[in-house]
Amino acid sequence: MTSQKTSNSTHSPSSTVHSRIVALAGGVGGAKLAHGLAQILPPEDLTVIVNTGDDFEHLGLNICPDLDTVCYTLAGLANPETGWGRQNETWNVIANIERLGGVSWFRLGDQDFATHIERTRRLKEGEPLSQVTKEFCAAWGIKQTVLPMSDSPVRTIVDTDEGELAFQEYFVHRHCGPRVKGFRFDGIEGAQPVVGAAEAIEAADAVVICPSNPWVSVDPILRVLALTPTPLPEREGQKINKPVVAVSPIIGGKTVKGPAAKMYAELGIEPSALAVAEHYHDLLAGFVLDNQDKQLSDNLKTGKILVTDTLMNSTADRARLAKDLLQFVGSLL
Ligand code: FO1
Repeated sequence: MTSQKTSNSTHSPSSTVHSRIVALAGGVGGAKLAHGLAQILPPEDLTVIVNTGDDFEHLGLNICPDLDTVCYTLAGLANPETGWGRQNETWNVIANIERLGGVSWFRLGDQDFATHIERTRRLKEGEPLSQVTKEFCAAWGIKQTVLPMSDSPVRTIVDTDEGELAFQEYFVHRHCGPRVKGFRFDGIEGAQPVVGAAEAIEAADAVVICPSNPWVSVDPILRVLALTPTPLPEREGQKINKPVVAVSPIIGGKTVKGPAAKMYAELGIEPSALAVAEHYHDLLAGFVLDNQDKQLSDNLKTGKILVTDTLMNSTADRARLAKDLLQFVGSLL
């Protein structure tokens, strides 16, 4: 019998609020909440705008990890253990690449290779990434709208005590070992928001910042969409006149998955849900933190607070958090 944590917000099915949501998502954590929202909302009421800063060219292929993690998760195709890549995967191609002396530290499965090979072919033929994503979603039976944040390439570079590293080099090859000193996003200045992003945000009742890494998964999206708390000098900030709600990816000072807490510590910031709320500054109308961090809610200056169980260990957990979140969003409208 698994111990069911009860969220402290009571809701009955009748009180579930259906709003039109734009979710900003990065890797695994973002994909899980997007999947939760997809279980609650009609498909036409959910648009997911995904970080592409983790993308890179590898083995001659264009790899888009966060887009693939969101799509595989929404399609029910994702590897449940890792959160990324495909379920029931085989590894024959990468094993034979390794045997030939090729590069194999980035684990690409046989089914996953098809995505990268076909995406690379289409991009080479000039098809925009958003169009490739749209057609892949149709092929995978995904009815929600999934958009890369931009059709122009943006590459997250991690500045470390060993110099600058491309994101996947830092995250996968170096296992997030080097000490982080800062980040930059190559290409961000010239990157236009993907077509449809502004309209989706305009049509939405609220924008949800998923529990993704604020530094390397969410910031690139906020920068490209010019949703930053203080509009960027180089681009008139998008006047966002609807609630933005963020879900903390840090619970009890730790990240569920990934290096966000380590990054905070190395940047000299105490890793906590508080730090995440301050990271998003005055952009937020609401903030969602876990029951474990209830005591932090008094120090939070961001708008309204929802304290609930934010751990998503199962598909049902994802739907439960999404339901709590939608009810919370409803209270902000
Ligand atoms: N993450 C790893 O830690 N190790 C891997 O070998 C790895 C391979 C991989 C292949 C395809 C893909 O879409 C994602 C993959 N990831 C891997 C995750 C990837 O590094 C993402 O950037 C993270 O999920 C962070 O967003």
